[in-house]
Amino acid sequence: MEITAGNTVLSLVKGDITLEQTDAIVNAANSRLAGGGGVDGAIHRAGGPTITEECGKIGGCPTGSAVITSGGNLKARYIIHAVGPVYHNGKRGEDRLLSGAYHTSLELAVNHKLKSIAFPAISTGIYGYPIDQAAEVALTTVLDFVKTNKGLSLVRFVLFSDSDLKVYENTLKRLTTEK
Ligand code: AR6
Repeated sequence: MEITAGNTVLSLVKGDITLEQTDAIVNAANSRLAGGGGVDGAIHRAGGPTITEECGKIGGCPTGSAVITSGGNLKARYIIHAVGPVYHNGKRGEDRLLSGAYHTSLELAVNHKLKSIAFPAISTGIYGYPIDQAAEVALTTVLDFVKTNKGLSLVRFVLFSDSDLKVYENTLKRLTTEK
């Protein structure tokens, strides 16, 4: 599914984010930038040791924020390592922190004059954030951002399963017809 919002195409696909050819891909990292399982493990494996070295030099990133490294061996020129929250009960500021991880990633892309960026569903795997709530936060944050920031021509969400893609599609339809 694809829609246009402001100057930006917003695209939802199913796939493996390590294969994306956008200027940047976003990693669902942890605050130590130490690598791990899930999409983080896949990105560090596919990107090679320079990414892990660059993360080590940066040293860490607060939850709700993001940092940028080169793309190593990946097709994407940059990796933006975003740190989403662990989901507890929804009452510990998880939505604000998740939105912050997306917002900072978008700002980093614009500040580096990038035109395209691909996101995974941050926090919805090991960190346990319910996919429907996470989709709403992710899509709302991106839709708000592209209203006022004209630099990005493509924002893509790369979902790892058919059911996650369906949730994103239904949420995007609702958010764009609700107004
Ligand atoms: N491409 C796209 N999406 C993927 C891929 C892939 N190759 N692999 C997994 N996903 P998770 P989190 C999806 O657990 O919840 C790590 O250990 C997956 O299905 O990767 O933010 C870090 O170091 C899910 O929908 O990230 C942290 O410690 C989404 O990516 C912690 O996990 C995110 O799942 C972060 O947990």
